[in-house]
Amino acid sequence: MVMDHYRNRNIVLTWALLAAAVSAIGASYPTRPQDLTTPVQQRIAISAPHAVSIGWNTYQKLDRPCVNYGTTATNLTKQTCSSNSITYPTSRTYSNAVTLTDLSAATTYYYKIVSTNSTVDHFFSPRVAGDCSSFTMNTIIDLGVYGVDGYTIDMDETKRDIIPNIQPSLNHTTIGRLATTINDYEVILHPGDFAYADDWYLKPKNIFDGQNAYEAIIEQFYDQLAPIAARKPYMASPGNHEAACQELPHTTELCPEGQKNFTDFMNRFGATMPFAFSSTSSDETARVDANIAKQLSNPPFWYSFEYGMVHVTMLDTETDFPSAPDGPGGSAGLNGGPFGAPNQQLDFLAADLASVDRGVTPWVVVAGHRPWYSTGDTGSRCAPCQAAFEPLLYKYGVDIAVFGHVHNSQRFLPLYNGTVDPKGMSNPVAPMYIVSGGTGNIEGLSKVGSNYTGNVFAYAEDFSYGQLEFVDRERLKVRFLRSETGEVLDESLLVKDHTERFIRH
Ligand SMILES: *[C@@H]1O[C@H](CO)[C@@H](O)[C@H](O)[C@H]1NC(C)=O
Ligand SMILES: *[C@@H]1O[C@H](CO)[C@@H](O)[C@H](O)[C@H]1NC(C)=O
Ligand SMILES: *[C@@H]1O[C@H](CO)[C@@H](O)[C@H](O)[C@H]1NC(C)=O
Ligand SMILES: *[C@@H]1O[C@H](CO)[C@@H](O)[C@H](O)[C@H]1NC(C)=O
Ligand SMILES: *[C@@H]1O[C@H](CO)[C@@H](O)[C@H](O)[C@H]1NC(C)=O
Ligand SMILES: CC(=O)N[C@H]1CO[C@H](CO)[C@@H](O)[C@@H]1O
Repeated sequence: MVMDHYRNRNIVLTWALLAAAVSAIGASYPTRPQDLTTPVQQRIAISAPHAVSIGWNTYQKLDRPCVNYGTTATNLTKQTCSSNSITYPTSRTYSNAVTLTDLSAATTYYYKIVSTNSTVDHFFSPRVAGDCSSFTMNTIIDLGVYGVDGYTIDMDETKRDIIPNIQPSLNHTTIGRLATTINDYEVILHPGDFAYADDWYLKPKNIFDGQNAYEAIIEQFYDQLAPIAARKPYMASPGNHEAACQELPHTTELCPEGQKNFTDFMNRFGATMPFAFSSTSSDETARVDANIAKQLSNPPFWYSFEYGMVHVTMLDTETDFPSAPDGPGGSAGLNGGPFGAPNQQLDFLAADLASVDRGVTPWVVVAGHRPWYSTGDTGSRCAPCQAAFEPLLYKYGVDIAVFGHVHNSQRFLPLYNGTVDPKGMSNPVAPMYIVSGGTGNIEGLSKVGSNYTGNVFAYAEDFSYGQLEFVDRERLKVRFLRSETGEVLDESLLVKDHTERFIRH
C-alpha cells in the first residue's frame, strides 16, 4: 500500500526532531555470526517439475554454495553445488542458490546447506501436475518485519505495539500461526510486500542511518521468515515495497545504488523462482503455448508453476504493462523496470493461460500484488492492472485471483468488468477474487471502508491470512484465518465442473 506523500513527509520531519532526543540511534542489524559460512535467511521454492531450489544468505561470498540431501535425515548421500553467490552495493550479505533436481514427487527430503555451522531441515517435494490429492496453499501478502523495526499494530498509531525485545518469531502472529500449523499446508504464495524495509524512517532511531536501516530490516525480516520459508516452498513476486529505498514519489534518484529498481528482490529470488513449466498435456498446441510461456516468463517477476491439481501464475502488478504504477513514469513515481521487452509480460500471460489443460491441472490460480477489486476508496483499486490483466483472466477461465496491497482480508463473488457472475459460486464463468493483505506490517491494517461490487466478506479487526484448500477436481474451499487464534473468519466453496479441457470465453 502506498502511504500518502504528505503524511510521509510529516512523519519524516517529526521523527527527525524526535531522533535528537532518542539515545539509541542507528540501524538494528542482526548479530553477524562468527562463522561467516553460517546460512541465514533460508528459503526454498518450486523451481521446475521434480526440482526445488534452496536459497540462503551468508556474510561472506561462497565460492561454491552446496547442499547435501537425501530421503533420510542421517544419510544425506547426494550433493548439488552452484557458483551462484551474489550481492549488491549496501548489502552485508550474499545471496546463494542451489537447485536440487530429479527429486521423487511428493516425498520428504532432508537437506543440509554445506557449512561448518548448519543444521538439517526438510521439505516435501512438489506434487506432479495431475496428482489429484487434496492439499492446502496459504496466501500471505504484505507481511512485514516484527521487532525493533516493526510493529504489530492497528492503523491507529496509539495502538502500535512497540515491545522491542521479544523473540520476533514468537510474537509475529502470522509467522507464528504459519509455524504452529506447519503440517497443514504445502505451499505459500507471497505476491509482494515482504520486509517493508523502505519504511525505515517510521522509527526515529533510524532517521540518520537510512541506508543501513533499510538493509537491517531486510536481514531481520528474512531471518524471521526462515523457519517457515526453509520448510515450505515460498513463491514470491514483487510488490511496491520492493521497489526502492522509500516510497516518496519521484525521489528514487536519491536512493543509494543497490536500494532501487527491486535490487534486493532480484538478488534474493532471481535464481530460485521458476520459469514456466513444460506442459505434460497430450495436446500439441498446449505444449507449444507452454514453451512460448516458458521463454517469455521472467522470474522472479512473472512466471508460473504446476503443483498437483493446480496451475499457478504469478504476476508483476508493479512494472511491465501499460501505465504500470511503479514503472518509469508510473503513478507511484518509483521508477522501476522495465524487466522485460515491451508487452512481454502480457504475451507471457496469454500463452501461459492458453496452455493450461484442465484435464491435467483443473484449477488455475493467478496471484499478484495490486487488486482491482477492493473495498475502500478508488486508490485501493489498480485500474491499469484491471485494464491489462482482467480480460485475459476472464478469457481463459481463471478460477481464482489472489491479491494483497490493501491491508485486510476480503472476498468477492466471481465477477468480470465490475459485474457479478449470475452463477455465483457454482460454475461461474468469471474468476473469483480475494485480497489477502492483512497479514501484519508496520503500516498497520487498512480500514475496510466503503463497499464495492461483489464483496461478501471484509475483515480488518486483526491480522489474518487466506487459505486455498484444493479438495478435488471440482471443489475449492477458500478460507480466511485470524492469525492470533487460528479461528476461521470466513469459509466459502467454489464449485467448478472443469469439464472443458481448454477454456476460452
Ligand atoms: C552458528 O549458527 C547459529 C544459528 O544459526 C548462530 O546463533 C551461531 O552464532 C553460529 N555460530 C558461529 C560460531 O558463528
Ligand atoms: C545411504 O543411502 C545410500 C543410497 O542412497 C545407500 O546405498 C546406503 O545404504 C544408505 N546408508 C545407510 C546407512 O542407510
Ligand atoms: C531496472 O533494471 C532492469 C533490469 O536490470 C533494467 O532493464 C532497467 O532499465 C532498470 N530500470 C531503471 C529505472 O534503472
Ligand atoms: C465494461 O463495463 C463498462 C460499463 O461499466 C462498459 O462500458 C464496457 O463496454 C464493458 N466492457 C466489456 C469488455 O464488457
Ligand atoms: C457489502 O455488501 C454485501 C451485500 O450486502 C455484504 O455481504 C458485505 O459484507 C458488504 N461488505 C462491506 C465491506 O461492507
Ligand atoms: C500482538 C501480540 O501478540 N502481542 C504480544 C507479544 O508478546 C507480548 C509478551 O508475550 C504480549 O504481551 C503481547 O500481547
